[in-house]
Amino acid sequence: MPNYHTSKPKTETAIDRTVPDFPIAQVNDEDIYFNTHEAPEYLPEIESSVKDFVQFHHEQSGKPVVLVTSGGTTVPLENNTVRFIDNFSAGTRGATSAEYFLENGYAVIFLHREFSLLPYSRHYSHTTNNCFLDYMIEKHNKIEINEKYADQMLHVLRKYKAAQDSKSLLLIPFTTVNQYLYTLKSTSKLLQILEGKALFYLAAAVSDFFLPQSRMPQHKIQSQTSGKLIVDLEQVPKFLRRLVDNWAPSAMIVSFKLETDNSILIKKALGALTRYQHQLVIGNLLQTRKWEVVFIRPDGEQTWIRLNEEEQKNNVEIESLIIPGVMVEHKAWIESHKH
Ligand code: 9Z3
Repeated sequence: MPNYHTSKPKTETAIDRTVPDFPIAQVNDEDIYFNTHEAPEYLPEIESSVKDFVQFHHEQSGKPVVLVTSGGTTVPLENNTVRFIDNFSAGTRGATSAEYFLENGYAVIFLHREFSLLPYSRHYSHTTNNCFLDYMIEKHNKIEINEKYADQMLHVLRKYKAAQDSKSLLLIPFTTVNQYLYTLKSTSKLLQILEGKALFYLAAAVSDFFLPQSRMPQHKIQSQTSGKLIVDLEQVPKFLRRLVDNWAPSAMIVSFKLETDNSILIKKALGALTRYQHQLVIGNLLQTRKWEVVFIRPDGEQTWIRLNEEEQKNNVEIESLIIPGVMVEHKAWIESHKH
């Protein structure tokens, strides 16, 4: 695991705010954003590991590479962050999807919210019915795996080791929306050499609103000052079009659309396809996301994927049906992008 942590504030500016505000650029939303927001200081380290990973799969393994984004982003309200706005996403969709991509021959860059679910360890790290220590027992002064869970654990362990041994899984963390955006941009550009063999699977729940760095107080907001906390947020610029047009123009791009109101899901998904000009939107509702999703294509075609009652009872994961569906489209995309 890397030795940087995305949830730690910068220590140099913890006491005094010496960093001046960034100039306001007059170009377009994206340029303004990146000109007025500082890059995470660990970004060069990430860029170097992504570069090595992409090069290895481009030149040696020949595997297609998917960038899976996963989990929610935080919006800090203070530089030395005591308070932040967050969202519900636990990273289940992303972590589960990453496993099915790996099993189906993809190399996976897993851009995830730090401490959210991870491929493979998700089976043990966040379970509510068992603490991970419940999987172990003591025998003759030694630790052993509880036999009840051993077969299942061996199965997961083998898949995890296979992903590691083939150097097919790269874990990249973020916490804030700013870290997410910078890392997404850098990673996308590094994926360009793979052309059509790069796939983007954007399952992270990225905040639509944020507090710009220029308006961020340095220290903890004091409760005595006004008695109320009024939060005035700006809209996060829409980066998807930029990704499609500039950062990774030959890659296939799949985004997710989340709604809570059934009656607007398809309309919003079609709107996203028109606005961003990418290849596929997977629509889902917060309430039913674990057992139904809809694929929406630019020509308006819609395909629902649903788990029946039997499948739900048997804990079939809907991602085991989503990933093969995405792969069919990606194969066609690769074929159509061959020189
Ligand atoms: C999704 O829709 C994901 O499927 C979920 C997964 C976040 C619902 P969990 O992590 O949930 O398994 O608990 N992701 C995309 C959400 C999103 O914010 N999309 C943007 C939008 O809807 C477009 S990129 O506007």
